[in-house]
Amino acid sequence: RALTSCEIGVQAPEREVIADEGKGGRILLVEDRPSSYERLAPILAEEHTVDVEPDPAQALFHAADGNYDLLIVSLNLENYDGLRLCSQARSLERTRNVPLLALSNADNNVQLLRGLEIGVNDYLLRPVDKNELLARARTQIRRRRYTHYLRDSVQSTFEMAITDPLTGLHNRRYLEGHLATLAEQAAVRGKPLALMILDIDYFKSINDTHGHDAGDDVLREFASRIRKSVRGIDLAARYGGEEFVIVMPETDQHVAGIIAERLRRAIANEAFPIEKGAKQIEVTISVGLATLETKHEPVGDVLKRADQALYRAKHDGRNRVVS
Ligand code: GH3
Ligand code: MG
Ligand code: MG
Ligand code: MG
Repeated sequence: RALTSCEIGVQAPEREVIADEGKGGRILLVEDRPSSYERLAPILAEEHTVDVEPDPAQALFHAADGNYDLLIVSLNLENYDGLRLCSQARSLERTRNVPLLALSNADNNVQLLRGLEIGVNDYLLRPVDKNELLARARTQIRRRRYTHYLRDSVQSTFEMAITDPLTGLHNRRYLEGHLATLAEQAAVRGKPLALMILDIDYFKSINDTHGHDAGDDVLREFASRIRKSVRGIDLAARYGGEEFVIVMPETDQHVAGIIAERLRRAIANEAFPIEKGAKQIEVTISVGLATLETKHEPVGDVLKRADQALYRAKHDGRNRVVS
């Protein structure tokens, strides 16, 4: 079944994005003929902020650095090949996606076609008409803003979909999506892979005694201690209510056991603040640990063995690591 746009969290664009007129942009005008920029810059300045740069090397430097919404480049610079400048702007990471508007002489079709091939977004023929200049600039700026808006909203929708809102750790969906990949990488590289399930002991009674908000505080604090004790390549996720999973690439049973034990102690030895620090409570965890045994073992089996180990840790009295 296909998900509806509501379910994946894609929303209609904000009103102001649709209504954006494309004014108030930052424009860099690259032109070295005073007669040209002395006329064009004031026109653009009626609606935008404009910088003029006659030196092409400086222009690239500013463009890469300046957060411009639009580059307007003369293809008929006195001292440089404007086409070359456009092509350089297109190949630089920082300027690749900045809209590019070319100014071209009416009699130079070849140059114009080359410009479009290089990736110029639009062009104006000289003598430049005032209203056309403003209209084309606005169109490019509007398009850029809309692209940014889409990029940001896709990004945040994606992040929301893989993040647990309470703790900021990855959620179960992300873990399940990535576990197989991590296991495959381990198998291909011939490296070990360790996985632990961590479960807060008697968490229900923390809720019952101190309230659900205090329970949430404990979960957040626990997540923060987990974050401090894992490496960048480890994957930490909230697996369920008060259950967390840490997947550790390139880590064998022995080392994983040491890490798990250190984490268990970091929980048990330092009380958790609740009620905005007004109170502190003792918290312990139980940990079940397992490692990928053979290249071909399904990663679900590792998860199952870690869960069985966790069950034994609970059964044997809690506040312990079992592998
Ligand atoms: P055990 O030592 O055997 O793990 O006992 P337990 O009480 O920790 O385990 P149990 O599975 O019985 O209870 C887990 C509790 O976690 C029950 C549920 O209400 C609570 N819980 C689940 N999600 C959340 C949450 O997001 N916030 C809070 N405050 N509590 C939650
Ligand atoms: Mg339980
Ligand atoms: Mg528990
Ligand atoms: Mg549990």
